[in-house]
This record gives sequence, structure tokens and C-alpha cells, in this order.
Amino acid sequence: MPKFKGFPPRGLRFPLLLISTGAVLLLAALAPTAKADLIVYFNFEDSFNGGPPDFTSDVVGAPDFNPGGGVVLTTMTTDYNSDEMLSNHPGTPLNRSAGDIDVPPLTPDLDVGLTDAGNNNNRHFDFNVFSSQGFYQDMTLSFAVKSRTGGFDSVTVQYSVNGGGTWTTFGTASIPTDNTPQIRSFSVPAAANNAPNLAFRFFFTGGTGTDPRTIYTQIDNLQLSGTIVPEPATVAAGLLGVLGLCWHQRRRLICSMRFRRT
Ligand SMILES: [Ca+2]
Ligand SMILES: [Ca+2]
Ligand SMILES: [Ca+2]
Repeated sequence: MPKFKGFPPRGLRFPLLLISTGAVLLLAALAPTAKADLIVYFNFEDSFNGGPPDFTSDVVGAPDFNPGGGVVLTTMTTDYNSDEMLSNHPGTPLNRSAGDIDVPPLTPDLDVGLTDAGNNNNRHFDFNVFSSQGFYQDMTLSFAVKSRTGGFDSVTVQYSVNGGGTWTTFGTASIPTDNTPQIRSFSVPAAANNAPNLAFRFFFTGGTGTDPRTIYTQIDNLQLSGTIVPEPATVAAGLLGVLGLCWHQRRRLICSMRFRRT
């Protein structure tokens, strides 16, 4: 039968197909573990120039449906004087995520402007990354920042594995006060991996300007990236799906083989 030349013996065809189909599906199910993902993304775009800062993260799903968004919907909280921070135009393309659809002219191109730096040193900006959708590993925290004379000249980053109960510093960086935008990026220590009650904090120091109407420091495009590891329940569901598909495929194959024999 020249039609089947080179094929494995009839008895082996079906198991080989099953194994290869299963392997492909299994790889697809586990693929998220293999690449770095955007976990949290703040682009500060959902406001208006002069309005309150948009402290809600942008996400791939609802409500943003932003392909350049993160997977975790979270909010930033702060004890910065509330009437001394505002949405400000223009923001910066620096550290904008790949695929972010919140770009001018579709959005007003905003960042967060901080006034009265001198009276807001050490005021914190916090956000939670609780693991309802998976566990996070090998993370990097980065953002764009710009300071002018009188603005903050240093930033400190911290993480918490108990939802903000206690904080561990994992980096400090200087910020030039020459009005040039910078990216500051910090590797998150392995001690923060797989923490279900993970939170992050950053705060600025070194501010001296005290005009409540002058924007001394601007921040934009904060990213928390890393590896998203599916929870065991998610993996189990994926495996069950693969097994189900294999079973379905087996029934179809048996049917077609019976048809061929007759
Ligand atoms: Ca922005
Ligand atoms: Ca937003
Ligand atoms: Ca948005």
C-alpha cells in the first residue's frame, strides 16, 4: 500500500498521534511559565490634564482591554498631600509598555506631577499584588521619573510579603534634578517570589522646593514584570483539558479506522 509508505505500523499510528497531540497541547497549557510577563502597569492615562492622578493600574482585560496592560488590577495608595499631586501633560514615552494603546492622540498623555516636594519627603506610594491569578517570580520594578531643581533627588523601593505589614528595602537610586526623564529599574529579590500577600512601595527624598503650585517631580509608566507561574489548580485544569481532548480524538480515530476497514 504505497499510500502508507513510511508510516509507522498500523497499530502504532494512533498512540503516536495521541502522544504528539498531547505534548503540543501540554506545552501550550504551560507556556505562560516560559516568558516574562507584565504583571502590573500604571500609565496614569485615565484622567485629564490638571485632574486627579489615575492611580488604577491598566489591564489586559476589563475595564481597560489594553493589550499593553498588566494582568493584575490594583490601585496605588499614597500619603502624599492629596492637593499637591495631579495629572499632568505631557507624560513620557519612556518605559511605556509594548502594545500600550493609551497613547496620544487617543489619550491626553499624562503623568503624575508632584508639587511641594520639600513638604512631602518620605511620603509613600503603595500597591498590592495579591496572588489571585497566580504566583510571581523573578520580578523587575521600573518606572520613568523626572525632577527639576527643588524636586526629589532620590527614590527608594521596598517590598512586603505580608500585605504591607513590614517592608524590606531592595533598592535606592539617585535622580538628577536637571529636568531630564530617566528610567529607574530594580530587580526584586528572590525572597519576594511566590508571596501571596505581596506589596510594593516607593518613596522619594531630597526634595527642597516648597511651592504648592510647582511640579518638581513627575512619574510615569510604572511596570512590574516577571514570570507568572500558574497555580496548581490552573495546571490541573489545563491537564484535564488536554486529557479530555485526547479522549475525544481517540474516539474520532477509532470511528475513522472502523470506517476504513469496511
Ligand atoms: Ca502616561
Ligand atoms: Ca488606568
Ligand atoms: Ca486605560
